[in-house]
Amino acid sequence: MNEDKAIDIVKPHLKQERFDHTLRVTETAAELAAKYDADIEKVRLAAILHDYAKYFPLDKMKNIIKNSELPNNLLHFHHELWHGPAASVIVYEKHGVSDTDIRNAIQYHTTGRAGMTTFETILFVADYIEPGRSFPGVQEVRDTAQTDLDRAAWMALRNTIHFLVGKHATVYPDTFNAYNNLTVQLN
Ligand code: DGI
Ligand code: FE
Ligand code: FE
Ligand code: FE
Repeated sequence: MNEDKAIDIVKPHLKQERFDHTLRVTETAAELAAKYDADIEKVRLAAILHDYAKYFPLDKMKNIIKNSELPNNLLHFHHELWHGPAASVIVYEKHGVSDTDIRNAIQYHTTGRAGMTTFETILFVADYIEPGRSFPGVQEVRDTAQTDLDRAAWMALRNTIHFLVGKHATVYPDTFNAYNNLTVQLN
């Protein structure tokens, strides 16, 4: 799989604004990969593919989750959490992307998880800080990502949990586990 092929795969499935987001995530992730010594070409592929399933019909994502090794408890949480895990299966089954770093980074890009690798953390943070994002507190996370990738991920998790709790939404266990794991690690 090369970059042009990955773009050809995802582009027909994305709205223009989502495709533009994807390209910004790719550039942001590449900068982080250079800074934190990850494989830049592999990080760029993971970034291009990360939101591939964003607009899949809910039934299609549900079936992918049911018929794969993905955790079925995803189906008891918000459907916004389904597109990363679904994409991690489809890129493998339909397009032969078997690289574990790429597939895990795609799978966990929304929720995070405890013990994320540097590779996974780069995509998780890049998705949060790309220049098109305007979440409250995002600039602090961008600044922190220049010097401390794990602290930036911790801040993104904290902000997202705060946002979800503030609107009385559920929080997927992996998100809490990622937050708790980094809280202990960083203290
Ligand atoms: O697909 P993107 O819009 O680029 O970003 P994403 O895949 O990180 O989706 C983030 C959205 O998912 C965000 O608006 C919050 C929502 N969400 C719903 N439940 C959870 C959740 N995010 C996390 N991390 N954990 C949840 O339990
Ligand atoms: Fe996403
Ligand atoms: Fe995200
Ligand atoms: Fe995204």
